[in-house]
Amino acid sequence: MVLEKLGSSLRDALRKIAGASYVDDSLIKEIVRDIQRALIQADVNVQLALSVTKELHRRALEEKPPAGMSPREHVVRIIYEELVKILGAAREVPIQKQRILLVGLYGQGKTTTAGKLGKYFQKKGLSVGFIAADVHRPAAYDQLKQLAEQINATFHGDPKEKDAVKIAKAGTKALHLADVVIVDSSGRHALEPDLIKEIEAVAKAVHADERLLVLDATVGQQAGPQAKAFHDAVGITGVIVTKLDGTAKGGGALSAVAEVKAPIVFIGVGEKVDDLEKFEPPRFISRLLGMGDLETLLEKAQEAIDEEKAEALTKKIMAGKFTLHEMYEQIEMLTDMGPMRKLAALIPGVSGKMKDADMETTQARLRRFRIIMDSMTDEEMTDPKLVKSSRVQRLARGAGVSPREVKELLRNYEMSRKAIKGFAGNRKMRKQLLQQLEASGMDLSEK
Ligand SMILES: Nc1nc2c(ncn2[C@@H]2O[C@H](COP(=O)(O)OP(=O)(O)OP(=O)(O)O)[C@@H](O)[C@H]2O)c(=O)[nH]1
Ligand SMILES: [Mg+2]
Repeated sequence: MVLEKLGSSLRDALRKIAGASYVDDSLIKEIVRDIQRALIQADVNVQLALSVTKELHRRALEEKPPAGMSPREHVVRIIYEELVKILGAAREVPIQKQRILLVGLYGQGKTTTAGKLGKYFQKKGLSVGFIAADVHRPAAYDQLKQLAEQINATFHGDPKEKDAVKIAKAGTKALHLADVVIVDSSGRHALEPDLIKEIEAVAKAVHADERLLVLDATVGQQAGPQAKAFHDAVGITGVIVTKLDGTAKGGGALSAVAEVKAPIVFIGVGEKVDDLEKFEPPRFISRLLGMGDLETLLEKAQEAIDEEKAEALTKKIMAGKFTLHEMYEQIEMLTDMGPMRKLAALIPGVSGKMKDADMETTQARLRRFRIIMDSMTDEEMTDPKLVKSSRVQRLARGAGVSPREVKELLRNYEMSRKAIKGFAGNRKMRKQLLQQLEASGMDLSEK
């Protein structure tokens, strides 16, 4: 699976956020530490891991969640954004006439990727030609020639020629009719100065528009220095990470990308010519974090909390306790929506099936009620009868509403209280209501 290990460690860290009842300093510290460890274990360069997590920590502490976003969602969002930043802005290799040079160390997947790229451009309606400029490995010529035949592309090579530059020059002439010319180059065991010189000369000879670094996902900590050496030589325009279908950790690739500031443009996910995917950073990180799962997870956690609150509140109300405190809680749930439409039946004037437009008016009214109650003292909330005319004036001023609205709130409360008292006192009605609520999925059994 793609970066399986890194993904699962990151998901574990995020799960902690989803499971926490609130986001505080110590939770953020813990999450930041977890993510740091996950990145380093995945072979992301230590320096890079540290700087990313430092920024993450700073933002999580300093930035306020935007309206409508909970602190939890906000932190998850920041983690996501910082990880996307490592990968840099998305870049697409244009679909046009061009020359592409593939570079990279031995066995990283250059030749295979040449075939895949050829197929990719053919599918976009462009003709493709290959140049076999790997003069060091005897089998390289045959390997590329076979790929060219497999996808019906033109091909230039000369197994007897030992000068890569000569082949490259001859190739560009021979393949001048091809829209996209893809040049395969030699790999080596390590970064030797003569390989670097050769690659520089080949890049110049073919005037390569794209110089793509092919990087095996298993490379690890060596990826950064490797990428840098190639970048200094030819100026890397993009990175292709191969073998992401395997068990590779892949973090090295992230470090390489950060090192050369060239984005990943494709990923290889298998040995066949069709196993190439265009790389999209947000999608990649989302997949890594299991963002789809994560959103559901966050939603579920919230729903569970809402359900619990609703059940506790309903029990209290059924036991006959109904002050403005309870009404406030009720309204809070209703205005937060979620699964709490069920409780609407308990508030006169909100009951029954409502159209969305009505719901909105009601929501606005309930929000005003909430603001009024926010201006009340604890005493007034517990014993609303205390709120007489002079207090009505004070509350209206404090909440920025008219006295009429304060009175409306009190009237509503009184109606609710009477209705609830009726339920609670009338065993038959009470039983009916309980059955109704239970049928709607609420667990009201005493624990
Ligand atoms: N599973 C998997 N295997 C791949 C992928 N890309 C390449 N390979 C395999 O990796 C091996 C090396 O691939 P090559 O394309 O020959 O690598 P190279 O960089 O051209 O190697 P040299 O020319 O020897 O430097 C081959 O067995 C490929 O089938 C990939 O995305 N997934
Ligand atoms: Mg090769």
